[in-house]
Amino acid sequence: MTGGPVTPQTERRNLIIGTAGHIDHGKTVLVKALTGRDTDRLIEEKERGISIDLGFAPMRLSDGSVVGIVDVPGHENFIRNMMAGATGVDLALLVVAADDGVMPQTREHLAILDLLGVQKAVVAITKIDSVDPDLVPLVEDEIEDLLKGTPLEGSPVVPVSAVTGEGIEELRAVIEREALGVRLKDEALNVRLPIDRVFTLRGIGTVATGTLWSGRVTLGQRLESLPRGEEVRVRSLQVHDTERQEAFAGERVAVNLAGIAKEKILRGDVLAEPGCLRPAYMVDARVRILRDWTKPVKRGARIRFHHGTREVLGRIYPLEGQQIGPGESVPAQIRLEEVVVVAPNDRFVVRSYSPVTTIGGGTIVDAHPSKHRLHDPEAVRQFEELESRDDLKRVAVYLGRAGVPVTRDALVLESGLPPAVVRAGLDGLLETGGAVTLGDKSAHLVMSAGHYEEFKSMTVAELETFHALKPLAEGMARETLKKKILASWDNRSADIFMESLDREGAIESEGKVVRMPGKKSAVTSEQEKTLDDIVGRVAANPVAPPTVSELSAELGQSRQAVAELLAVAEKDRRLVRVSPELYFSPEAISEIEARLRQSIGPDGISVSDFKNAVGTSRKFALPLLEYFDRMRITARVGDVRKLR
Ligand SMILES: Nc1nc2c(ncn2[C@@H]2O[C@H](COP(=O)(O)OP(=O)(O)OP(=O)(O)O)[C@@H](O)[C@H]2O)c(=O)[nH]1
Ligand SMILES: [Mg+2]
Repeated sequence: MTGGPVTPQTERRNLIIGTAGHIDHGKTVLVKALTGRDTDRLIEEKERGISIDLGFAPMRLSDGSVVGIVDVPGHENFIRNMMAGATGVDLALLVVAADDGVMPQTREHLAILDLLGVQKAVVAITKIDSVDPDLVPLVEDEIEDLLKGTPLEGSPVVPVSAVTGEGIEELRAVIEREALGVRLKDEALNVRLPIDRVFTLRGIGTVATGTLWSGRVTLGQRLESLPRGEEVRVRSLQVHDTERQEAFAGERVAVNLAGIAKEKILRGDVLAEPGCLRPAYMVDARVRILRDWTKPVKRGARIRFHHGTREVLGRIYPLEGQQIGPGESVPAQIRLEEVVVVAPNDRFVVRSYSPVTTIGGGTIVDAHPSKHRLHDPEAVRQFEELESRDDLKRVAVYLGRAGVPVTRDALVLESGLPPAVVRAGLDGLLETGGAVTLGDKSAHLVMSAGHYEEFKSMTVAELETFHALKPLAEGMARETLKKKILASWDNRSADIFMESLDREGAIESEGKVVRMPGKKSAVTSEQEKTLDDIVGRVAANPVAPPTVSELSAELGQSRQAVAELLAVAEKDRRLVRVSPELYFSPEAISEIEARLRQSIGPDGISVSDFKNAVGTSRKFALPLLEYFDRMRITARVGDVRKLR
């Protein structure tokens, strides 16, 4: 396929067949009969005559396509290995030995396949050469009972013997037929490759293998090794020992990785498309406890959480209630002792801590929840929205949780949802008014409409308060407003938000200030009259004008109102502010300055001489001199002022 055109997914059937069944029932021998490959590679496996770890073999179908078979161990001690193999299985090959019938791990493997969501199976009754033919229908009945009520009810059953070869060709045909009905993994989604094996090859380096859950892996591609987050590059790529340029969802993939040492990547890790997933210590999930588990699972029970090829210890906390009974399926939070890399809709299996038994499993609903207390109605509400599988509702939850403007990329990472789902959900929300775009499209910032309106009304309220307190001010400093209302926002988002409000006419921006629209010149004609009055009173007593308090008393207006008007007069250069309490007319200031210059000698001038020269009192002389100091006309030297 190197260099050639890529076959469309509709014409390719990339799928994984996984064996399942009790120890010694003939799984490995059957895989060899179907593929010619002995998957028991380990010396210990040979010596003990049992499978310990996963085995892999390609099976060629009659149309020339190749599917991957994962052979799992049946021994109860190796269930965790079995699960690492079962995680990507599309079609189960359930093996039951004719001479032994349904046994404990037949049931446990079946339960695990069910919990992992495997929808199709073919059952092989093996070793028929070793029993009386009359016995086979009895085993068939037993299997029928076993599958009753499960999604695998009615699966085809084929009696075979790997010794005589009887039934093998029929089994192959049935597998091919069933393979056509398998719902294939999606190669349009982001890359997820849970690692089930890592080894080094001399001269080649680190090789990791796994079943590609979703997406396409291409030569040279950069991937993220999670949970540690190292960036790696695909240096070479193989599917069933054949070099490839590209591998597809549903294929068994071996990648030679540049940029990472063997010790830094282990079974349980995930190779993922960068920026799509981040590890979590907590997940919310719908948890189902198996019907035949004997006792309720108590709130806080310690469990083993199996997801992908990873096993992590943790505890289960139902969102409501003190326990989960057998057969129940409830919303729960799972708090883990190590991180996992999960996404919504992923399946997982739960085993009891001790003794180790499969007790249930479930589906991830929220890959990044916060810690919930018991009976938290908001947690339950969000759980329901996220479980609805409605893209709009799901994205709305994460948008609402963010509270501040976010990018689409951030939403992908926060939710763990595929980028395409986030895009669809967000577009829907933007269309129906549940979300707003901030700034122009290039800013890539979105926000829930609810939060936008909330922050908008807070901003408007703040500005209105400001105008009420300072009716004649030009507006509020933008930075002050941002600090007050948008304290938790990053600066860029805050600026873009202010621009948005300006653009929609909710506020008005000018230079460094913002104000309510139309609040620019807020002096009423009434105030204008008072202003003239004030200016007149100040001018009438050029060297001893009334103070702010005196003006307030004389005019019967609040100090605040008078101060506001004085600020306007100062801005319009109708008055000069000498101190917070004193304003002079510009003409008076020029006159006083002229007298100062006339009276000042080479040794400077004292406060008392200045007072006499101007013809005022000390109450005015001191602030005036300080004003001239500030204006850099005079400088204070000891007890006197000198010209600068
Ligand atoms: N007579 C007979 N023996 C078989 C047949 N298939 C397997 N066996 C024997 O059963 C034993 C177990 O076979 P395996 O294929 O290793 O069993 P398994 O299910 O892979 O076992 P684990 O991987 O350890 O769970 C071996 O000794 C096989 O030779 C068969 O069709 N007929
Ligand atoms: Mg085996």
